[in-house]
Amino acid sequence: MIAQASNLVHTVDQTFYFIVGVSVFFLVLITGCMIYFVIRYSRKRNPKATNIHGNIPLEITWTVIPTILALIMFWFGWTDYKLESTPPADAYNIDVTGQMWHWTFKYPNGVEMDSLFLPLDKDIKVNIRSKDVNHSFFVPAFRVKKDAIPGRTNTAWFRTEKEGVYNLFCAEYCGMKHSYMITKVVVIPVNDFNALLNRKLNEMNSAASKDTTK
Ligand SMILES: [Cu+2]
Repeated sequence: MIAQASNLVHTVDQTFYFIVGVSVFFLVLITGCMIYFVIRYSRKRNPKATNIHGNIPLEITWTVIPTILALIMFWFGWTDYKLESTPPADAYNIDVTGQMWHWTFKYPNGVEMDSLFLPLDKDIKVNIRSKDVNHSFFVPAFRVKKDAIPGRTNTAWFRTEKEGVYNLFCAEYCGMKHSYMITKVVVIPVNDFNALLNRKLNEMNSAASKDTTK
């Protein structure tokens, strides 16, 4: 079972299991019918074939039911899409940059890190860019996946709901060391998160002042 760590988990999983459920049901039904007919109407049991010219009620049934099922799938997909593509106005912004072969996460105070640290119970909006080729920002535990395309900014958002360490992958083959683009998402309480950002900011500033005194 994949970790469930964001507000998107429920709707995405619901859509996924509905589609898988419908698919498995029809796989079993159709395969079962096929096997039954092959045996029941084999030449041995049914030496003289019948020519059937159609059956209106049956045809209506097998058109209407799949249409309704497909529309339900569309509805699930559409509501998920709407939720995922409308980040709350006050979401916390992080700039995500993919490049061969690592990720960089830049925070509003200017700090950059190569793991994605996040505050717990916050709406997070990621602005995803690429410096070179196509990459894809993928965090299974959040049910978030969005391509990083050179020359444009793609956004995604989610609410962190569970403390923990999760995998972050590049999900778009981007060259030899594509698999090296695995890194960690670390969700920590807000206080710890703020302390971490301040510490990183101080480190960055002291490194910069050392540079200028040289
Ligand atoms: Cu990549």
